Amino acid sequence: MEKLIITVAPVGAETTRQDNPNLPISPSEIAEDVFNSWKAGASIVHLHARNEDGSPTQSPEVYAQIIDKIKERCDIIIQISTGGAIGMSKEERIAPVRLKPEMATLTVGSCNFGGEVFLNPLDEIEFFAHEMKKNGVFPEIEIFDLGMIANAESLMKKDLIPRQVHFNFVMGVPGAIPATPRNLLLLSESIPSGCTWSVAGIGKAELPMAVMAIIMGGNVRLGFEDNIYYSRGVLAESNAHLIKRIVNLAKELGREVATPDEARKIIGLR
Ligand code: KMH
Ligand code: ZN
Repeated sequence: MEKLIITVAPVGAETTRQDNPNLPISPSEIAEDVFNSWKAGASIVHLHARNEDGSPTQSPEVYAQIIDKIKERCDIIIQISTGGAIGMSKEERIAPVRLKPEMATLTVGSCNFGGEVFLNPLDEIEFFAHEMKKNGVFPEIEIFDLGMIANAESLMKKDLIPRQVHFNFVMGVPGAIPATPRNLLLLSESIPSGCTWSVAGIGKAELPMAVMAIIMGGNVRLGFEDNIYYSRGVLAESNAHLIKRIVNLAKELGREVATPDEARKIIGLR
């Protein structure tokens, strides 16, 4: 098996300080949290940005501040979100791709998202893919349900995304694919050969899905975007707190953890 790639998703668009007071919000707080996550073993950061009042933003200026502060401190792979928050326009969502980060997310379909709908019509998916290609940004394909994989294959055929990409399975969003071992097996066996994958289990599914990925040869995403608890009823102290446990479990299970440069090679980042 290749070494384990750990992605940290430290902020998200939905989690609040009321949910977990340790949520980083300002560019300095996010950069400090990412630095600690990198020290703990994360090699990719999946970034969202926030306004001063904590509301989600796709402002390139705010992203630029966060990215500059992270780059001053470590070589973690920076992956910005183009998912943003529910209800944002496609122009708003794509804006930070112009900063030309190493990676950006590309969700390849629509799904229910709790009481809301995460809308990604095909023409908008192709718009995002085209903008990423134009800016030389490597996509991570976000899969919230099985059918979305067919859309990723269609983008490959149209040469809008590379044939070798990194997939992330977001599992356990209410209204999308449930986080079960059988579904993880199905998703991981349904992506094109040569592609790599990680799993982001939502809420209490984060830990079991991560352990399954370690054993199966996949990779893991952890952090406050997906889960705020360390254990039942106990809030995580930081994103690094969640990462340290997975690093320990990976070591116990005989899987070494990848550095950012090793992760670049494994997922085919140039
Ligand atoms: N905040 C969700 C609606 C992504 O970052 O690409 C979408 C999301 C996916 O988080
Ligand atoms: Zn996200």
